Amino acid sequence: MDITQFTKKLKELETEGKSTQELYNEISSLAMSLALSKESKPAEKNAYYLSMEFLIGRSFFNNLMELGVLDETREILARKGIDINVFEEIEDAALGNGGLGRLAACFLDSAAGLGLPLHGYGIRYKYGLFKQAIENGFQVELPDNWQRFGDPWSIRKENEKRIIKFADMTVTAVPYDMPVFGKRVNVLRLWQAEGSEEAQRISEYLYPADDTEEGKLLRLRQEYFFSAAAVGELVEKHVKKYGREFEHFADYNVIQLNDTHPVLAIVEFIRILKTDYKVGFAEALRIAKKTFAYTNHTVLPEALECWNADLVKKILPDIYALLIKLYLTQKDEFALLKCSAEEAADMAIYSSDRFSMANLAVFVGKSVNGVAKLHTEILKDSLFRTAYKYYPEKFQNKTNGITQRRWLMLCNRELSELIDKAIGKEWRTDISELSRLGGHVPAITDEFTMVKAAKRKQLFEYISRHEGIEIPEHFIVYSQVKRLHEYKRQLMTAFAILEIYKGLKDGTIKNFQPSVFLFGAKSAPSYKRAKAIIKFINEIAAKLNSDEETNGLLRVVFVQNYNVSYAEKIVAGTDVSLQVSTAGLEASGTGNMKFMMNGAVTCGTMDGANIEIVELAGKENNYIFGAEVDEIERLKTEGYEPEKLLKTNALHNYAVSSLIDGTFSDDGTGCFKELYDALTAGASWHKPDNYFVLHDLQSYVEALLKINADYQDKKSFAVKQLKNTAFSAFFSSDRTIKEYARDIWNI
Ligand code: 26V
Repeated sequence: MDITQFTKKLKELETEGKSTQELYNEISSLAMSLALSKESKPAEKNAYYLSMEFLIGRSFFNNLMELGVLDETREILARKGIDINVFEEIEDAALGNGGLGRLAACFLDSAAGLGLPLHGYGIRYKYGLFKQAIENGFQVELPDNWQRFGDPWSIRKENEKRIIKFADMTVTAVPYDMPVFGKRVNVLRLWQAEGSEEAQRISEYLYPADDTEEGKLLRLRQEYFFSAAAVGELVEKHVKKYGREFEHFADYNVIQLNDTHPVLAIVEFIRILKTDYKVGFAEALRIAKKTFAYTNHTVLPEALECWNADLVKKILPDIYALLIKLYLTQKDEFALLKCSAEEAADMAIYSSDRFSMANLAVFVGKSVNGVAKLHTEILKDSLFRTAYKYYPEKFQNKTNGITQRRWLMLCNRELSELIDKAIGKEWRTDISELSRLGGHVPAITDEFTMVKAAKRKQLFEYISRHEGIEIPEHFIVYSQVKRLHEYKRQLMTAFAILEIYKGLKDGTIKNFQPSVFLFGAKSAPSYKRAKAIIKFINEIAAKLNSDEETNGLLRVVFVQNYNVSYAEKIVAGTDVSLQVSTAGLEASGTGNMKFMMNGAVTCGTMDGANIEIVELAGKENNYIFGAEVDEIERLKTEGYEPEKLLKTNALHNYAVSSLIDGTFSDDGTGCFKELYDALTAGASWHKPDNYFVLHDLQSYVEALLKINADYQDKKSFAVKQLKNTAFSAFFSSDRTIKEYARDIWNI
């Protein structure tokens, strides 16, 4: 099928009396036929992205755009009296938790767009990340049955299924292929677990935790399940094409491990070569060392996976035996390298009856990369310090990126058209062209202001529909949207808002431009403190929004069920992007890049990719505050007493005490008191105020007020915003993917 035939069929499509869902499935299937006629021929060398998560979001609009038929479809449907936006009813495929999963989706988009052969391997979860409702201020989790709308973008490949064996059960892995469109058509292959009821459970749920330890056994099964299916298939394909000759395996295949989750793929690869093809262990390891590459996405110790050795032994005895063998091999190598006992222990795959997936990935991986400059430096200086000493050549940085197709062209048509008008359309296919916008900044600022106002208005309408909350058009939008985690410090924003509120009430803050603070965040269901923060923010919102004295100036909205589709509205309509993690803890952040590209200034700490954002767009066009990594380190060693700050700073005391003085109610759960204690006295293994909220609070409030004051000069503020768009080309995932392709994959 070609585009002419597609439009012909679409024009002929009977729409009368059909539901949105039926139309969605029919139009999507038409588009699929168009796409499949463009299928690319297989490349010599392919790269494979193994990831537990692919947070693709809604496929409909994006795929039609990539196929070049979005505008035409919009028009044809309009003539039939159908507004294409009705398909916004179709929910996202949320097969990921947050940044790590969304990055995987952006990477696939960019690779296809650039014509590079990168394919994804993951799990086809029956239920994606839970849907969030807010009831009485608390998060409530509901199952996300995304397949109930149909799944027209996947093709089940019945005859390519594989058998995956655990000691106690056998599971069938059935692949579902989602084509990824661009200059080439690549494939995202998601495995579904079938067989006994227990077997099916393996692909039932996406893990909603990105930090806690629970459901270990099921998680281990999930990781082995999809890793084994992927490498099993790759080895088999290789043998079919080239015979049992593995010397050149790495010339045709490279496997990128997205964090530690798929790291067992390394062991499974060695197992298959050894058992099925009688390759010696040393030889199999040598080939693995040329094939696998590892990306680290977090330095939080609680998220670095370690598997209990007994658990592995019980369900995967062959893998267990190989892990021990790898550990012994590692010991020999360390002896040759003359590592001290301490150094060897630091890099060991096995210790205290646990296997460290990160150490395994670093030992075998041909490359190890962080996801922003600062993060990679931290990997080299701290987390993998010893490995960096002995294997410096493995380490490199790959600063994250986002696809401008979804995060600018699709979500902000108005701004994209303004850019077209100023510099022509080349930037749409070659993002580096975007920097030419810099030369047009003062000239098109008024038009930019109009675009921003239009996007803000659309956002407010969307919020009104989804949350039933009205926000006046002239309000400045400050947004903090991301997973809820203590290190991301949504709590610090909550305190800052309370301090501003107090200042407005008692008249110490004057000439304040009306502002709304938007939050969007899901908390892991088991993460009590994060859930308490959601409740606290909602309590603040209820109080402030109903205070007649101040609600003309300050409002707070916590949107429900923040997801990719919501993000598309929020990034386009926001003025100020809040990126306020404790320095050293946010590996990169990618939301920060989406906001930047859509012309928001960043109010943030020197953390993750924020550093590169201000390096490129200028410190003067953004608002940086708070302790930097060195200072946080100093505070940790020299001691930090948050309680002193509470005693000496009346405003801080006001904000923090509101947790326990009856200003807000936690409905008798005690969760606010627990938050208070964590800040002032410490809790579990944490010191008081483990994330330095109180330390950075004052400079945060000052930054927020400075932004507000600067906004008085609307024109110069808009110039700052637009400069952020103009210098955002570097944060395109096209750039990131080109770097992976050149430096790691060699494709
Ligand atoms: C860990 C675990 C542990 C077991 C339960 C399930 C689960 C799920 C995810 C994770 C790892 C989370 C790491 C992560 O998402 N890192 C984020 O990666 C983004 C893309 O590189 C980056 O922008 C964010 O800064 C980083 O937090």
